[in-house]
Amino acid sequence: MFKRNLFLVLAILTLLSAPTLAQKSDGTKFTVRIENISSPDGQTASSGDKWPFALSPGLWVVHEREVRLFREGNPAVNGLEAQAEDGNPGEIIKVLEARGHKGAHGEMLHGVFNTPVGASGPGPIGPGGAYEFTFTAKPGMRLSVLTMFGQSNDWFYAPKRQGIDLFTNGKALGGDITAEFTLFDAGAEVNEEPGVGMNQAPRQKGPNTGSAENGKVHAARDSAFFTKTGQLFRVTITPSTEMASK
Ligand SMILES: [Ca+2]
Ligand SMILES: [Ca+2]
Repeated sequence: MFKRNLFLVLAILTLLSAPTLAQKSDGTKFTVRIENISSPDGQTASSGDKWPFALSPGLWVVHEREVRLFREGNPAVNGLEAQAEDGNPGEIIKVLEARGHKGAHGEMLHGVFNTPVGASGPGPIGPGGAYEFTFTAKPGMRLSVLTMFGQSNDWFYAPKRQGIDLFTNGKALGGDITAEFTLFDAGAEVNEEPGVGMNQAPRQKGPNTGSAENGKVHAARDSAFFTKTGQLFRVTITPSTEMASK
């Protein structure tokens, strides 16, 4: 049911290609895997009903300077609302493309992940599902990622706003980076109970449906899910042992 009803949202995404700017050839190639490791039995609502934890399509950015996808204490801007409420990364991508991939913001690469590994088209990842993406980066660059907590009103996961350092003393980052991710509330839509709210992506009539919150981006510390990230999904990063060709 979750998958079927998310069709409305995903109809938008099917119109998007996965825009990845041409990447520089020097640097280290990284593969990132986001895997939904939540229970296939689902999460339990207050009614006792079960619902699957899912992550939405999202985006990644590799950058030298801060890209300001969001800032705690400030309202959601520059497309964050569409990502956080409807799992649609397209609006943020438009903003990033307008900035260009080299300039005042430093060097920047970005892309969308919207097709689960093994799937033929865009969709969320439920229990057992995964997204993967690759990029080539050089020392000094950092990784930012956004993905929506699928059955919420406006919750998203992201690392701290400065991004994740991809190199330490020139050594490429590798391993489990799940702990870098925090659950945020975009402050854009009033929260309902996760998994059952009528204004959440699987059940709402269309994108951008729900009561406006007029709030600020903040860590979702009041959610029972805030401390459960490591039980719900795992993010790993693997640097290629071979240097990309010059
Ligand atoms: Ca909210
Ligand atoms: Ca909504």
